[in-house]
Parts: sequence; C-alpha cells; structure tokens
Amino acid sequence: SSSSSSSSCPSIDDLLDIGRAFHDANGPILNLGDVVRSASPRMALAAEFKRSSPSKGDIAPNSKCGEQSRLYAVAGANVVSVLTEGRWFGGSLGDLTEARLATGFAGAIAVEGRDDRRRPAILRKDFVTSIHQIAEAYAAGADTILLIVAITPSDVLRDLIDYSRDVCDMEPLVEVHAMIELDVALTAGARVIGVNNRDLHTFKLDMGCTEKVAEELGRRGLRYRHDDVDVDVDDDLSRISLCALSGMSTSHDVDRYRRAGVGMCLIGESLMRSTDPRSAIRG
Ligand code: IGP
Repeated sequence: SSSSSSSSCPSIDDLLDIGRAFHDANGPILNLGDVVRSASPRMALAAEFKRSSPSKGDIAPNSKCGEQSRLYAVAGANVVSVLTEGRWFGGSLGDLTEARLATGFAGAIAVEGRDDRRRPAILRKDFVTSIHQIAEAYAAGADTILLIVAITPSDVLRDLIDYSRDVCDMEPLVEVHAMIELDVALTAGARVIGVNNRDLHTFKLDMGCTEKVAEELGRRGLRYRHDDVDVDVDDDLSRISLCALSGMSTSHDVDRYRRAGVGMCLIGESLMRSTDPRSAIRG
C-alpha cells in the first residue's frame, strides 16, 4: 500500500496492523459476552459518552471523553459506550482511544468498594455498515462495536458479525428494535443482542420492547439469565446475552429489566446530564 494513501485514509490492512500493535501494547480485548456474564448475579452496566443526540440536541457539548470514561470505570461500569459519530452526536474515533487509554489497567482502576481490578470494555457506538469501520474501531482500541439490524441488509450483517468476531476478535453488540429484527439477528449469528427501546426512525420510546424480546428468547430457550445462579456459565455459551438500550433514567427502569432476566443496561443521556454520575451508577 502506498504511503500517501495510508496517511489520509489507511487501508484495511494498515488498520489491522495498527490494531494488533495497539492491543498487544495495551492488553487483550475483552469479549462482550464474557463481560456481561461475569457480572452475574448482578446486572452489567454500560455507561455511554455522548455530547449530543439527534433527538435531544446538545446534552454535554464540552464534556471530555477521557475524564468521563474514567469516572464511569471507577464507579464500576462494565462497558463504556462511546459515540464516535460526529455530525449528530459530536463524537470521534479519537474519543474512543481516549476512553480506552483512560480506563486501562495501566491506570490501575480499582473499583470503589470492590476488590476486583478490571477495566471496562470499550464499545464503538456508531452507524457501522462496513468492514472498514470495524477495522477502524479495532485500530482505535475498541473491544466491541455496535451493529444495527435496521440499517444493515441481512447478508451484510452476517459478514460484519463474522469479520468483527473472527478477524478483529471483537464480539459485536447487535441492535434490534422490532421483533422481526430479532430473527434476522439470530440467523446472522448474533450472540449479544441489544434492544433499542427507541425507534430510530420516529425517535419514539417503547420501554416494553426489551421485555418482549426477553420473553421471545425465553420461549426459544435461548436467553441467558444473569440471575440464574444454577446454570453453569461455561455450559451456557449457546445462550444469548440480552441488553436493554435507551430511555432508562431511574433505578425503577433498571429493576424492571432485572426482573425480565436482562443481562446489561445501557444508560446514556441521564448519566451525561448527571452532576454526580458516580453515585448514580453505584446506586
Ligand atoms: C442511549 P439514552 O436514552 O440512555 O441516552 O440512550 C442509546 O440508546 C443511544 O445512544 C443509541 C444509539 C443507537 C445511538 C442506541 N442505539 C444507535 C446511535 C446509534
């Protein structure tokens, strides 16, 4: 590959080289399914960094991603989700790298009130529809990426899941909204499924979405229940980890999904607006 093109728009091979070097230097990639499971019997928490959003406009326009991510990590977040999209969310891939470096073992994160020492997984939250964007995430230090069923043709979705998992060692979070999308996600091989309670076309919230998907996975015998202590985690790898995305602002919302056996909740806006995200997470 020519050096002129690699400076402006690195090739996929360049990105994979950069990614390998990054992860060799900074420690192994965390598997998202393991991250969700290993929080059991507690629910895992994904704390999101975003400066603005299309539905709400400015949320915290001057917020620094490294600082906020470190706060989330010290408070015990299992995942830090970073919006890298620029136009609507005010983010960048540089934010993602900042988040990864600010939350690494090198920074010696001791979660307050617990003895375990571990870093949160870093999620690239964006509209990822190509393997190039997956390689970009890997190069920028991500542990995982979001793939959205609603914006991805189903044959492409399978390729993106395989590429992320097999080439970049990143287990993707696959977002569904409508029930029909659950089928598409499962057929494409998703193992960690996130339910967006918000319809991406109308921005309307329906908090019952997550429970409907949880029930359907239960009916099919596919759901991994975070609170099911009788299940041997190593025997349970065929099960799907389920995450609730969007619209949660109170512990009541989170409790509701806990009862439905959801493994992880992702909270964005209300943590970005909070003057004390640390006690919000710990409470
Ligand atoms: C976060 P909230 O209501 O807690 O801020 O929601 C999350 O749902 C949202 O950021 C999101 C998103 C997405 C953003 C969900 N799916 C896809 C961009 C792309």
